[in-house]
Amino acid sequence: MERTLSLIKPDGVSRGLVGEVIKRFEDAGIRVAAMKMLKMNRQQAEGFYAVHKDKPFFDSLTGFMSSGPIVAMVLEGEGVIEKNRKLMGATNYKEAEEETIRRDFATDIEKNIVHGSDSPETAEFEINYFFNRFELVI
Ligand code: IDP
Ligand code: MG
Repeated sequence: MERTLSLIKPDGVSRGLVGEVIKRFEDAGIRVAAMKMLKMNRQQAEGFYAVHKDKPFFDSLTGFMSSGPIVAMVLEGEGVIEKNRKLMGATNYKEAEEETIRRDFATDIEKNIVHGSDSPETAEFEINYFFNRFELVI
């Protein structure tokens, strides 16, 4: 069964959208296989977003992602990587389709409520970044 990493970013947690986001996953038939709330420090956020280290928004993004608690989840289901990306909507909420999480709640290209892995390779790296094998409910 395919797995992906979902994060509810600091803006989603502080705005009280944790339940709303999880409901959308559950309504779509996606299973939450593991979940925790945590706060990353700057270095941890930089490691998570290392692929973006040369982007102009890297400093701002890693500052934002380490600014408050996040909720990390492993989602499981058939085609869940793509399914989750569809539920999230485009990176820029202004370009996101209607009824997506980002279209409905994001306020900014950076503060866009959720993160989701974009391929099987990134899903594996990102799941292992937050969860060990004992934390994954089988
Ligand atoms: P994704 O989250 O849809 O996969 P990425 O391109 O991987 O988008 O970018 C990671 C995160 O970096 C985005 O979710 C957003 O928070 C932030 N970001 C992306 N592009 C920009 C930008 O042009 N300005 C500011 N922040 C950005
Ligand atoms: Mg990405």
